[in-house]
Amino acid sequence: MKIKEIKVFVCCPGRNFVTVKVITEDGTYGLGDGTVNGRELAVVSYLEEHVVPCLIGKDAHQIEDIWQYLYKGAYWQNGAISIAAISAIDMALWDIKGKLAKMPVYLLLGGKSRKGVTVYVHANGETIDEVIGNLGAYIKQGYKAVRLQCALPNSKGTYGTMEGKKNYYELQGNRPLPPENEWSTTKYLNFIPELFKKAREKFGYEIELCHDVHSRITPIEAARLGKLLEPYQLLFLEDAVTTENQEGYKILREQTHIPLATGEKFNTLWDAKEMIQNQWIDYVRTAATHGGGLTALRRLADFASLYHVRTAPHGAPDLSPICLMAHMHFNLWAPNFGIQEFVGFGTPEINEVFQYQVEMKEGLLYMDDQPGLGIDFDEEAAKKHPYKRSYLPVNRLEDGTLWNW
Ligand code: CS2
Ligand code: MG
Repeated sequence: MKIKEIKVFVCCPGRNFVTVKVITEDGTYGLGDGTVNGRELAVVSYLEEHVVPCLIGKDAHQIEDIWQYLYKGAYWQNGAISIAAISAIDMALWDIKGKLAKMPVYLLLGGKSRKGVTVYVHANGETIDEVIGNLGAYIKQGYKAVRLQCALPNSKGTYGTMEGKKNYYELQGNRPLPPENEWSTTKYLNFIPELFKKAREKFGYEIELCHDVHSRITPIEAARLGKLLEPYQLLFLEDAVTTENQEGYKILREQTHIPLATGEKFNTLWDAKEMIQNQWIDYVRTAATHGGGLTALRRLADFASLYHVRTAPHGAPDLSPICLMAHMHFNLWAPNFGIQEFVGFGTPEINEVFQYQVEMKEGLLYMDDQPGLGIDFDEEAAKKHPYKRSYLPVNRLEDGTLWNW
C-alpha cells in the first residue's frame, strides 16, 4: 500500500499542535502528533523538508523499516525535533494499518490487558486551599489519582499553576516571548510538604496523589523533599531531578523510598536504559510524541517490564488528542501500564479540530472500538486557528540565575 501524500499542519486551537496526515494510494489516511512545545515550526520544517520527500512511494505497511529508515538513516538521529517527526509518522502508519485491517490499534499490539485506562488529573491553584478545593472536586467526579501543584506564595509564576488563566490552553497559547518565572528552592521545600499534609488530613489515603517537581532541584534537595513527603504516601514524585545526570537518581534512591517517575523528555530507549536497569525509577513517562511513536514505546515498555518499572505516559496540554488516542491503545495493551496523565476532554476549539471520543467512568478512561487510532482531524477547522508563536516560560532564581523551569 504505497504512501501517496503526506500533509503537515500546525494550528493553534488555544495552543499550537503539529499534525501529520499520511495518505495512501487508496485514500486511506493516518494521523500523528509531532508537537514540540515552543519549537513547533522546527518539527514542521524537519518533516516537510527532510522526511516527506523520502517517504512518498514507500509501503505504508512497512512501519518498522520506515522507523529505522528515519532514525538510523538520518545519521544525526537523536533529539526532540527529529524524534517528534518520526513519532508523528509512526503514529500515522499505525492508524493506517488499523484502518486497513479494520481493527483498533490495541488489537494489533496484542489486545487488551485491562478494561480501561486509569488516569491522573491536575489539581492546581494559587493557594493550598484552592488546590485542596480542586482536589475535592476531582474526587467527587470519581477520579482515583490527582496531581497537586501549587504556586509558591508571593512568586512570579510557578510551573503547573494557572497564573489566573481559565485553562492551560489560554495560559500556554499566547506567549510571544518566554515569560520569566521566579524560583526559590528554599521556599519550595518549606512549602510543598504542607500541601500534601493538608490533602491527606482532609481526604485520607485512598486517593492517589502525585507531584511534579519539574527538575527544579538538585539530587540532595530532592532526597530531602522525598523524605519530607514519605508520610503522605505519594503514588510518585515526578522529575525530582533533571535527567542529564542520571546518577543523581542513585543518590535519591539511597535516601528515600518515595516512588519516582521521569522520562517525559526522553527521546529514545537509550535515554531511559541506565535509569530503568538500575531501578532508579518506578515509572517511565515517555510519550508517543516525544519517544518515537508506538513502535518505540512498545520496546520501552517491554524493557521497563524486566525491572519492575511501569509506564505513566506524559499527557500534558501540549500533547494533542492524537497522542492521547495513541496512548489509549498503548495503555490498553501494555502489561506494565501504570497510569496515564490526563488534562481533560479538550476545549470547543480543540474538539472542533480533533474528533475523538473518550469517556471517564470511575477514574478510568474508555473509548469505543474504531479501526486505527479512533480520531479524525478537520483541516478546514484547523485553518480557523492559525499558528501563533508561543514559548514555554524560563525560570530564574531570585538573584537572576537562569534555572530549570
Ligand atoms: C509537565 C508538562 O505534565 C507534565 O508532567 O512536565 O506539562 C511539561 O511542562 C510540558 O509538557 C512542557 O511542554
Ligand atoms: Mg512533568
